[in-house]
Amino acid sequence: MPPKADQHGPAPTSPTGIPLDVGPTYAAQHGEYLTTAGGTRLRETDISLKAGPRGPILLRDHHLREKITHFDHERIPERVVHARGAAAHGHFEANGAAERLTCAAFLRSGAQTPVFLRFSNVVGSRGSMDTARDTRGFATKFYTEEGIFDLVGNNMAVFFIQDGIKFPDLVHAVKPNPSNEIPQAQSAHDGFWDFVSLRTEAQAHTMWQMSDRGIPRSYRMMEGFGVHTFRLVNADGATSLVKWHWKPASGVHSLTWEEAQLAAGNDPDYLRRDLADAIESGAFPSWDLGVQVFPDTEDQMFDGIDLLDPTKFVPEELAPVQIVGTMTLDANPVNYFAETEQVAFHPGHLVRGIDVTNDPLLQARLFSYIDTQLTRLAGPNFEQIPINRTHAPVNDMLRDGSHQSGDQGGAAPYHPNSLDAGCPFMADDTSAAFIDVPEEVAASHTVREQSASFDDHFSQATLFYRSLTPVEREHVAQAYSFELGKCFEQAVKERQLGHLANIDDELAERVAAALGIPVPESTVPPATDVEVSPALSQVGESWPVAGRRVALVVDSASGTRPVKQVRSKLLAAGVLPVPVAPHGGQVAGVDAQRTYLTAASIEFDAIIVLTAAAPGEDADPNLDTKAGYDDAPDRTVDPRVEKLVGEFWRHSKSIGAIGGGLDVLPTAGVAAGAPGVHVGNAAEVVQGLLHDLEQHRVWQRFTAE
Ligand code: HDD
Repeated sequence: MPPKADQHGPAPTSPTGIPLDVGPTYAAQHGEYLTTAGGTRLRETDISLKAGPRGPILLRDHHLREKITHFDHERIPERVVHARGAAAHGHFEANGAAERLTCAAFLRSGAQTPVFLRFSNVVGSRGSMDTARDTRGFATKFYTEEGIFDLVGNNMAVFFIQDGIKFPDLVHAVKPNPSNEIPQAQSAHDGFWDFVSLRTEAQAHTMWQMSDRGIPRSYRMMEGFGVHTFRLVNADGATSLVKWHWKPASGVHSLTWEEAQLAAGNDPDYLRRDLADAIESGAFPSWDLGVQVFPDTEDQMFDGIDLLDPTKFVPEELAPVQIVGTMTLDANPVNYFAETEQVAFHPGHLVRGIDVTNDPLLQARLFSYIDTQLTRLAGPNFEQIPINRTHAPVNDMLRDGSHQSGDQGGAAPYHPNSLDAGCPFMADDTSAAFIDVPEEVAASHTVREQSASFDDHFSQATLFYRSLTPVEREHVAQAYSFELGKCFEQAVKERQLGHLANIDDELAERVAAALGIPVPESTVPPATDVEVSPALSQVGESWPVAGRRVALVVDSASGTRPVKQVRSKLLAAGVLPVPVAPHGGQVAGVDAQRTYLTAASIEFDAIIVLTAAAPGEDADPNLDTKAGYDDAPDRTVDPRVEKLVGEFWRHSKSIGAIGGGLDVLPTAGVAAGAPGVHVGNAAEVVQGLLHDLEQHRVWQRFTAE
């Protein structure tokens, strides 16, 4: 954790070394006395200055006016997209594999660079729920010794649109209906499907979004993609084209749609809590950074794929991801507003050795990100906000403006000058200057046209869909059925269904059946010989289980011994056991962290029931009189535990039962021999459970249903 100042201690710095409190003036909460913003100590902050105890408030009460005025201006505009987010500090260590590709200092072997990473939802407002079906932002700020490098990516390899001029249209379409601001944070509405069915370039991205990747289990379990193709230049001036990838050490995993919906109500902070808790508990999330490398050819194509088209990705099977370093997140922000809210990313924050390409989406982004901060962070000096400050020396000639906090000396903020002895000087190749890669620009007429290689809008949607396992495809079909089922306009549903027919017959049939609409004819030649990319599937591999959470359901009749054994075995595997009991306090030798009332299956990856089953003295006294329970006087299992276990079953999560806990299985409709159901002693149950957690879910159970 970053150091916290106490009243005697030093002002805190962020883990990246940035001073969070610039001086005593800003240490308001840590100091001894409450003061005004000007530092005057105060005697009173609860009662305004008045003309007599029952008289009017006096305008001369400076503290009152300052307190209210400042409060009135506490909010800043939220980000126009990616408003809801969570972030963490960490560091990146390069392994040197990129040295042959780029002269960027932070990619030299062994180089360690502080980072700040902000994850986000694209659509929802700042106060919306984490688990909406949406694309997730994956923005990393590298505080390199050569300046800031921002890798502002998403958790999906392709983007909705091909040209930045369409971005306002896209965002207006996906945001809530302007007349009533409904629905919040989701794409399941006419506006979104109207737009993406008219702009068919969006079909590849919507396919990713309708897949399980649209509802990640955790930020820690998401891949990140730079999306665009970038150009690297090495120390000899040789260039190559690359696509950036972040590969999570925990693997790529998702929620089920029901879990995502339950979490939205039960714990809207689901993903940010998961991230903060993991870091707090020492289960530091980490990702490998990798690049797919392509020759910097004149046509900028690779295996028929236009590298400048951001709606296309290159399957890993065609261009393997080469790992160039590892990022670990190890500290939570100290102050959400100061860091997570005020951080400002920009795809144009580049360092020497990394340059952009002519991807028309990227080019528009280069304009947009500074522009948006001018409003959001109220002026041109947002790079001076501590979280945005570079760790490299700054010698700019940018002067004044709102919120200027630099003590800029010197007499000549212009170049050339003689008054400051010509300082600062221009850097060159010997002094690590930024490299603008010389590029031949085709002599042509100005046009509002796209390259014909941008015209294929369906084949990669097909590729993605067919690369998934049957259970993942079923989820995609369900997602389209849900989203289009929420639309009211028949024409919108039919148009989108027509595109699904162009993507895959079987998908179109499933969704058409759910909507009750006949399957339309496809309008493009059906893709037959599509190569699949198994790397896109989440099913079939084993992953580390550290940081997973297991509910231990206990009551006062649970034996303390098995509870202790289970706990210690889970902890030894880096898994967090969370005791869930009928009430708070000590139960069965452990401190209850959740009660039967407050626990929800979405909080956990697996469950072990160790209750003695019959609701005895622990039972809620009101339970028997509740509607629905009266007709089961011979009930032997607490209905709240039964409901909890039933949810774990439906969500295909691992279930363990020990001793009296076995009684809950039949009442919850769970067969003891079913996949992912473990009974026996503590060692057997934990072993089975850990094996399931390595696969993330009990996948067979989906298909068994
Ligand atoms: Fe963007 C924010 C990612 C296209 C304009 N974008 C933003 C964030 C992420 C992305 C992760 C949140 C950064 C943060 O945490 O503060 N955006 C992308 C990706 C894109 C993309 C991966 C395509 C490959 N964006 C894009 C286009 C435009 C923008 C084409 C405009 C022409 N994006 C913005 C913005 C935001 C933003 C409006 C809102 C807040 C901010 O920039 O700082 O300027």
